[in-house]
Parts: sequence; structure tokens; C-alpha cells
Amino acid sequence: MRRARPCSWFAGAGLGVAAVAAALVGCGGGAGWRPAPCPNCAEQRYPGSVAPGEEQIEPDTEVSAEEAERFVANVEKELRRFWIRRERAGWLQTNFITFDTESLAAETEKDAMDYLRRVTKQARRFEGLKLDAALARKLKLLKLAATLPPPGDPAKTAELAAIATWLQSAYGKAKYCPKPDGALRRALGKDKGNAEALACAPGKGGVSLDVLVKLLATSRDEEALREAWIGWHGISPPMREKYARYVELGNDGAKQLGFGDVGELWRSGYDMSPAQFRAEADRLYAEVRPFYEELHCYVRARLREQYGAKLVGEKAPIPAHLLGNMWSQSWGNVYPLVEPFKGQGDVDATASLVKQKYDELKMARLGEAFFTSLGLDPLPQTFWERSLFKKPRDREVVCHASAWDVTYSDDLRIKMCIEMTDEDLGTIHHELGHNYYFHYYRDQPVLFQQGANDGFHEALGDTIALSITPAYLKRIGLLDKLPEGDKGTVNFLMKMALDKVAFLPFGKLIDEWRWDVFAGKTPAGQYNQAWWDLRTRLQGIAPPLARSEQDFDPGAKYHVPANVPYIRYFLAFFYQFQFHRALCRAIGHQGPLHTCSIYGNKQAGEKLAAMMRLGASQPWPEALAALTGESQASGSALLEYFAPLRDWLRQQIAQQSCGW
Ligand code: X8Z
Ligand code: ZN
Repeated sequence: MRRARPCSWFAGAGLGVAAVAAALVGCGGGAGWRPAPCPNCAEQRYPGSVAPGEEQIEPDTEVSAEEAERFVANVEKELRRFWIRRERAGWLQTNFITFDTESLAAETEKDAMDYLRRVTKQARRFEGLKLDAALARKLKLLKLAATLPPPGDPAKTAELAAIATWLQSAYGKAKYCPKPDGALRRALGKDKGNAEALACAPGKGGVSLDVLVKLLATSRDEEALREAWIGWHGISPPMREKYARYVELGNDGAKQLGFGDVGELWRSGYDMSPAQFRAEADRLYAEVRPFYEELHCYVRARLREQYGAKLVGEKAPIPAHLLGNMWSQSWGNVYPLVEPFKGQGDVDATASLVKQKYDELKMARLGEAFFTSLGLDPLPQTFWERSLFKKPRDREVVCHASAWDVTYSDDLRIKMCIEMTDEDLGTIHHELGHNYYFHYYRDQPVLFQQGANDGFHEALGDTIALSITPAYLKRIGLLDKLPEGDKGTVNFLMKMALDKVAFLPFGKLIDEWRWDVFAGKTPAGQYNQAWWDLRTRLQGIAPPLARSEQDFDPGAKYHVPANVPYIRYFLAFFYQFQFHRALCRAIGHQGPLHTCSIYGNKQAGEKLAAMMRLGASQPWPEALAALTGESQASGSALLEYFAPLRDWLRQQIAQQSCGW
């Protein structure tokens, strides 16, 4: 999703530090009420974009609720202009990575930041005024609108922007050149498509992340897996020093807004205090932790059969390179190694997608068809004209999947390098969920054009994808043999648990690490140690070779250098089961929760549309209650969904010593 900057905070990847600094320093905006005119300021280049509040509100004037109303109305008009320019430039930059598109994207991002800094400062004068609920909520959301708040000093803002740009760029361009005679080169050499990338030298070219990710998903060659993992984690040490400075400068910005640090700002977006939110995340995880540990125990035993006890020890954390995913965040790719019952039906549509010659467009059309089956609107024609579905061969693009509404009024798009796999079919539904959310709240004022919270936005498409049951896939011709009976159920739920349950500690720990970093609890000299302490304590995994403070492993996960908060995904993995259960109850589904599909049900569609239409206009517990009747987030729906698997798992591990 793009709108709340989940997939990039700073679109201008790759711009030189000096160039960004030059673009920013001239402005002088933000520090005072009326920034001195300057040649680089957005308001000078774009007539009409002067912050209206700056002209109309003097710091010492008496303020009134009417004035606040006018101020916010003007700010929303202007913000929308700044954000549309930023989205347009960001779209170009991530679809055509060149020096110039990066420069333009960085500039529009900087302009939006400067504007936001000025108006958040001005908005302080309305603090303490008695305002109606919607207006007060808008002022609150205005304060929370920047994921990375600009420091008060323009020179520092320039420096921060330059660092953030550089970090994202470093990740986006990273490549690894496999060792001359290594197992990885041998494995990748089997695919002729890799030949050009393999004609590399250390530090000069190499294979990109998608190639390494695919290798980790499909290969069982331990040596190749190990090198792919180590190779990718070798891209991030150069980020370490810059990251420490970004933390320092970001915290400066957070303090300008009255927050203790950036983590506190991020945790303030959930209609409760930051401390309450942290406790809330702990409470949620405590509900599902025993289940995760049971799954871990079972998977470890099966991996030990594959890779041997020397590698996968008893009571030891699982080596991170053996779980089918670069970050060990979801484990669906090792399903063939851990399948509970052989020959009990299919749970994966990949083979059929390939056999039936699905292409990128057909995959996307299939996703849309699910949403329209619910009575939701078709995607606009411009979606099909403007989206990127296929990885271009002739230019650099950011392949990390994202969804957009460039104009905040139905200019919907996705940008995704679609592969014909079961996993990507799920991701298409995830991305379209963002698009449908954009569509249904498009008539809200711009500050309310967000999810009820960011976890809701991440959960929408995943909720739909929970209805991609084996029965649905069979109905549309993508599965031959249904997993039937108790054994089929266990197989299907195992596949789902490898994606959904395995993810939970990962979804939580990324921001736990960042919250502690921003709060100064984890100083720069302990970045990697703290990272692996969390990874081991929560996920029960270990790096395939010793790590040190020479490494910077958090930087090898997109959302860290790209400054995208991550706890939203953790929340989404709870919400989606709550949404699914509520919809299934509403449509009168009989039988276990995991067999329910809302496909074709207009009543379910209308319930979802009603929630989406609200945008962020209400506190999220109200949006949750409207859809589910529940007043708080909870693991109970997730646990209900997986109950049959859990019973089986417990029997399997009864004789084993679990834990790590
Ligand atoms: O980043 C994403 C989406 C874009 S919002 C593709 N996800 C997280 C990740 O890839 O780490 C979806 C699940 C978690
Ligand atoms: Zn998303």
C-alpha cells in the first residue's frame, strides 16, 4: 500500500547527499511562521500552494473553533496538492529508476515534509480549544501524518532526507555476486535467465533480491541456501552508520511534535497511549505464542530429517536459511518438507497456474473477480492502463509490491512483478485490498483517507484471501484434488499456518527492535546483538554463521531502510481472522471456520464496503465493532480457525522436547 507510505517513506531513492541537501537547505521553511521567500520553496514554484494558515493566523491572535475549521479545510486542500505531486513523482521514480526521477521524487517528498512541518507547528495554537470530534481527530491525524518527522532545523531536515534517500536506494540497488566455484553459482547457473547477472565480479553487478528469494524458496541445497542468505545480508553493513544518524535526526523531528522519539510517534496512531499500545501488542502475542512454539517444534523436527541433526539440533534455534524465506518470516515454501500426510489432495495452485498458462494480467483479473463477486465495484479502466504487472526487462523498477491511488480520487494502480505462483495470487488479493480501501473512502476528507488504523489497511485484502479455500480453487479450476477428510484438513491448515502463524513473532519484533533503537535503549554499538537477541528469543531462529557489530542485519529487510513501520502487519494477522469470522457468521456459514469462503456473497461485500467507507473518520475500535461486534483485537478467531491443526500438532510433538 502506498498511501500511508507503507512501502516507501522517501520515494527519491539514489539521490546524492549533496543534491538533496542543496534542494532542502534553501527553503528555510518550518522554523518560523512565515518562511522567508526563497527560490527553492514549493510555494514559490507552485502558485497557490502557500500554506493558507501561515497567511491567516498570527501566533498571538485569539483563536476560535471556526478558525480551526477554516485552517483545517485549507490545510486539507493544500496537503492533497502536495501529496498528489509526491505520489505522481513517486510512481514515476519507482517505475523508472533514473537520476532525474529520483531527484524529482525527492523534491516532492521534501516539499510535502516542509509543508507538514509548518502546518503542524501552526496547528498547535488550537490545542486546548473545544472542537467537535471530527475536527479534533483531523488535527490529531495531521500531527501523526509524517512517518519520519522533519527536524526543526532545515539543514538537519536536509541531512535526514538525504540519509533516508540513500538508505532506500542502497537496498533497492543491492546485488550479490556469487562465489566463483560455489554451490550458489552452480544452482543459479541452471537457469539461463541468470547468465547475464552471473557475469559479475565482487562489488560489480550480481544477482538481485528476487533471484535469491526464489532460490531460498525452492532449493534444498544447504550450501547454496547458506551462501544466498549470507550474500544478501552482506548488503547492509554500509547502512549502519547512516542509520544511527537517521535515528538521531528523526528523534529530533519527533520532539518538535511533542513526542519523546520516533517510536512513540509511530505508536501514537492507535487511539490509545503509546504505552498502552505496546502492552496491547504484548497481550496479543501472548495469546498465540504457545501455538507458534508448537509449530516451531514440529517444523524443526521435520527439517532435522531433511538436513540432519548436526545442522538442526534438538532444543536449538532453527538455522534461518532453511525456512524457505530470506527473513524466515513465512514458511509456506517448506511445505513439501513438512507436509503432514502425503497424497491427501493439493493445497497449492502454482502447478495449475503454470499448466493453464496464466499470465500476469489473468492473475490480476482473477483477483478483481473475487472482489466483484462480492458486489464491489469493478476496478476503473485506468487501473488496467496504468498499473505495472510484469517485471520490465529493459529498466530498473522497485519490485516490492505496492498499491496506489495517485490522485486520492480513484486513480488506482498496483505495481508488482507478478510471478505465476500461489504466493503471488495471495499478494495480488492483498494489494487489491488496498485499492478497494482507497476506492471506498475516496469521498472522505483527505486526512480521513486512511484505514481505521494501518493494520486494517493491511488486513483487508488478506481477509479476502482467507476465502481462497481449496473448494474455491477447485471451483475455478485451479485445484484438481481437494484435500479431504481429517488428513486433508490438517494438510491445508499446515500450509496456512506456515504463512500465518510463523509470521507472528517476526511481525512483532521488527518494530520492537526499532522502538528500542529510537528510544535509545539499544545504542548503535548493539544494533545487531539486539536484533539477534529478539530473533532468537521470539522466533527461535539463529543466523547460519556468527554475526557481529560489523554486520547490520536489520538493514537487509526492506521496511527498515525504507522506513516503513511494521507492527501494522502483526495487527493485520489478527484482524483478518476476526474480519473473516464475523463475515462468515453474518452470511450464516455452517461448519468450521477454515472451510468458509465469502466468494459470491453480496452481504459480506456490503459489510466490508461499509467499513471501508469510514476510512479513518472514527477511532478504529468503532470500525472493528461495526464489522465484528467485537470491541478489541484478539487472537481467538485465529485460534478457532486453526483448532483442528493444533490438536494434531500437539499429538505430534508430545514426545519431543520443544523450545530453544
Ligand atoms: O510488504 C508487504 C506487502 C506490501 S504492503 C507486500 N508485506 C509484508 C512483507 O512483505 O514483509 C505483506 C506481508 C508482510
Ligand atoms: Zn500491504
